Amino acid sequence: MITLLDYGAGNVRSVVNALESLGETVVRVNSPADIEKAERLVFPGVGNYGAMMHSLRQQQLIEPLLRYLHEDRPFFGICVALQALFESSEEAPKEAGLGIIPGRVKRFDTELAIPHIGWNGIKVHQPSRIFHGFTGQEKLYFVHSYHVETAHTADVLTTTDYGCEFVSAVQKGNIIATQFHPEKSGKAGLKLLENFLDSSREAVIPQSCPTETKLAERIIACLDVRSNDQGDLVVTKGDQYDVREDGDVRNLGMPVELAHDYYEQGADEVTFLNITAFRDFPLQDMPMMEVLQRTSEKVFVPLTVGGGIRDFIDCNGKSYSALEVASEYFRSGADKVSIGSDAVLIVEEVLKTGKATGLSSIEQIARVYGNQAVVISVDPRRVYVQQPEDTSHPVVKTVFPGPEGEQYCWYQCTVKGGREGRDLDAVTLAKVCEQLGAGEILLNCIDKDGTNSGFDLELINAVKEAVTIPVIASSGAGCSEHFLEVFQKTDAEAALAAGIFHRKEVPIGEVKQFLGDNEVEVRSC
Ligand code: 1PR
Repeated sequence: MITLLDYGAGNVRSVVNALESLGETVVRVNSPADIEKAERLVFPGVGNYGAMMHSLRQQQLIEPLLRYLHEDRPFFGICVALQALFESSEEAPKEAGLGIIPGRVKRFDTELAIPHIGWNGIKVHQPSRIFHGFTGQEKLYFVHSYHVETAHTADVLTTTDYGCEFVSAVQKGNIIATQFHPEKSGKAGLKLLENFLDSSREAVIPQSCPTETKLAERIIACLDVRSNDQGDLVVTKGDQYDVREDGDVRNLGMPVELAHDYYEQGADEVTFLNITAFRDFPLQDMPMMEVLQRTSEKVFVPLTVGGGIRDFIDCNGKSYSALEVASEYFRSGADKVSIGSDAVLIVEEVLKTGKATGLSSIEQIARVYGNQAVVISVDPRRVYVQQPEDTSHPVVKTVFPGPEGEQYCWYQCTVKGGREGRDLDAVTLAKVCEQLGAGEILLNCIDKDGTNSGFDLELINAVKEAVTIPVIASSGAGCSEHFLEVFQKTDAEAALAAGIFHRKEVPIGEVKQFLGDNEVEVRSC
């Protein structure tokens, strides 16, 4: 039996799912006494360090936790729970940490995109049973803006490179904690957890750790989901956002089964977009929650879900906040949520009033679940102009002229799945969303969607130059060469595709093999 320290934030469901998939029974800590009774304690920390320490204190869990750790009983901490073991954090200087391991937590100081999101390697510094059966070449999933700095090298279990070499796992007696998320690290992560749970396993150092670790470019499989005319939730796919063919909604398969298939093929993440949620409110569309729950039971890579995250008043006058919608998505198994239409309306308001309210969905969700949990899904469309002076929006000089030979274009944001264009451009939207606390930009392109003609590199470069958070290139992938092109000609951190995978034109493994052969860093499974 495993005791799970769930202090009430973020996605602990994926940790529970991972442990249960290994045949374990998981009980949650409901009172301080549950920590005393624990045989093996797993502590998944999510979101903000200060909020976590505050919540532990409020629930009077600090004292029993400290006793448990001082008694050197089996403990596995994940992400912010690793950071909790240290003395203090720059993220919340007024909140003392547990101080079990001397050292502090500091923000990444690098030119690279922050948060550090994605699959990176490890260099192992001391033997541990958690690496039983590891080659040393495995990549594990990270998502964080802060990292720990240990005072004593003896506590360092692994390090990882991202602009600097940072401590990515610690081990001190029976206390093990990782900055990466084993529960989201595919088969390697499950193996690592299984090794922790079996204390009879021999402590080893993997044979061939890299001398320098590299963050992999991510390949993301996207499933646009909606009800078809018979009311079944299906995966669909549009051409320039039009998902109907001969009047019917295209049905490309069942969401849970397809997501699992993509996981097995080696997808680094899976994204669900609930594409009609702008009119069907998600809290009244529980099939999507069920899809997420069932997917998260067998897909152990990050899951993003988007669609309908906004404040809402139902027909009985009951109001729901965007945070409530997002919370329900997280409880159902999402690791990140994506916000589309609401982000456009929020940015329009910020530009109009000149200030942020602190109450927008972006700000509220980032505060509670962390910036890394908030993805902005942008649905832009090209608007061509003859001269830059013809518009107030920032323009791109394009090598693909418009219908009248126009040499310039700007990228107009849309809402409601591309149905309504707004007087806002994608570059400004991305910039303001970053300031409001978004952690990642999912950059679609209506002109390219479903065309198989390659990504819109001009759009990606324009947005990437404007923000420091990771950008996911989306729309237009038609062959492996398009993925290579997007990673060679832009600084996008990830590439997302849908149709090419749904139509089984090129399997994900083949895309990754092609990228690897062309010296793009990828995660192999
Ligand atoms: O506005 O917060 O409710 O979120 C709705 C979400 O649904 C948005 O993220 C929006 O992008 C998405 N969406 C709405 N309508 C459609 C549609 O297709 N009719 N899908 C839609 C957007 C774009 C990508 C697609 C890529 C790759 N789909 O998700 O998967 O373009 O496609 P490809 O590789 O086949 O070219 P809100």
